[in-house]
Amino acid sequence: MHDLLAELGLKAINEGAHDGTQALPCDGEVVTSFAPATGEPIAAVRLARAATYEAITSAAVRGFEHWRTVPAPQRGEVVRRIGAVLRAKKDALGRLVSLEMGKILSEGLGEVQEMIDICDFATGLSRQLCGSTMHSERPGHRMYEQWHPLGPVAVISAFNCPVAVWSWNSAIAAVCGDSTVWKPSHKTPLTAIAVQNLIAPEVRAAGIPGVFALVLGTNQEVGERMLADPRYPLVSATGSCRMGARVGAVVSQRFGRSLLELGGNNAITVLADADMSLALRAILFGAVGTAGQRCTSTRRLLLQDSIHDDVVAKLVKAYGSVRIGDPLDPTTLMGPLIDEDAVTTFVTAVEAARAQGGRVLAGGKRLERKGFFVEPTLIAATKDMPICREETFAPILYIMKVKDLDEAIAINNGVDQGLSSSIFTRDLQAAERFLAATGSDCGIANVNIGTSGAEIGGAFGGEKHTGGGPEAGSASWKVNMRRQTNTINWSTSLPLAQGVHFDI
Ligand code: UN1
Repeated sequence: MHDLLAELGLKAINEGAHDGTQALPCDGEVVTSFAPATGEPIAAVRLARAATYEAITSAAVRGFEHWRTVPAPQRGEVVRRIGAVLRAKKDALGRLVSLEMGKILSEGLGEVQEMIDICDFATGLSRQLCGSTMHSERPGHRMYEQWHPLGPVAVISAFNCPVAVWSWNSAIAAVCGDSTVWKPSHKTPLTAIAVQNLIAPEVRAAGIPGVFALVLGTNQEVGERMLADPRYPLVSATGSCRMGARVGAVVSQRFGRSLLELGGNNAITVLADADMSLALRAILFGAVGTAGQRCTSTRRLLLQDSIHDDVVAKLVKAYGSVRIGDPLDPTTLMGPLIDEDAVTTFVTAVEAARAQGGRVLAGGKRLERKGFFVEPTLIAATKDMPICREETFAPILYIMKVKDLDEAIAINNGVDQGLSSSIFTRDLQAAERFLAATGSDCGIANVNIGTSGAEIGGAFGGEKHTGGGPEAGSASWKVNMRRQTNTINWSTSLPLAQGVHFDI
């Protein structure tokens, strides 16, 4: 473990603020990061207080003022170099993600791969920040729109994707000409500091302090200040719906923009004609992968009557053979939950499901061993059980019987959250019906793949209480820029739009 920490520039106690080129001294409390697989400490972080927050924010403002003048393709070159560093250090950073967050090594490495992918995407994007040209209704006029850098962006990320979500935001923001100040989860501070340490030589070489900054502090000293701070025209926040409601309210009060990536309650629908072996593998990955701690994790399974008993029997068998244990052991399929609170939430949800008439078909208990392990859990549920409408960040899958696609779509859409959804079928009409405007109401709707594990090339985010997003690929970059519509009159007269006359 010490070699790993040393390779990533981590010490026993690390400063919780970084301007991208160097750590800044902090004077707040020291918090320890624990490995969820053992409950043992890894290293500690000294939190920033208001004065350090101020220093970081000022650095981000100064960084932005310079960075926005650098041509976008040159900004892309810096992001390309950051991607190269991540490529070189993928193994070490992926291991630290597994150690500190508890996801299995393959997923820890996958998360760093997602960072590399978004750096590649952003590098290409740096030459494609295109605006449209419109035909003016007035003679001798030209009209177009252009996209300008927006300003420093506050990036608040959650423990479950401790590094990838930063990269979705920061790589895109950087090519757009924005600086970012990252406030990672207190549950996974070391992976964040490791990222800063890794990219620091490139940020120093580019001479851009403040463009990739980090600050870790309490809500009172840092979080709330950040939300209310008009120097951040955009706050991008990943977390619970409750947290997002607070972010949205505070940021909108000051007419800021918020990009929210909040809770999901994602369902897989399996119709009778589906390829069952595909469906079973996707269900397992979606519900058990990351110990159910992705916002895209599969939480509800909607099975058509005639295949219900068969799929349930196969799932119960598969759940019994999931290898649970050390996330760094390559044979492990499911690691621990993040902490003791998460275990309590799991236990409480299982109790609630039982009390509401649910039947536990597999799992349901905490594992008696050190660390925060629980059993992957299958619960036979009815669609009116209130617990099925909640997002519990744990490997609990509620199974419901449906008679047809219409009923499945109604249940799929019958929750507050609207992140991800998928259907397994070989019937083209059913698949298209699921994807149609009257089908799934989620931001992500898939056919014959599961709800989790999206690629970075598509926009990522969900509707309703999930907050809208969008992050990552497609046209998400537009959130990070300000649009300007320009009309240029190259004629010698001054015609008014809509045919209005206003002559003396
Ligand atoms: C999250 O859990 O916050 O689609 C994001 C996925 C990952 C991202 C998850 N690429 O499952």
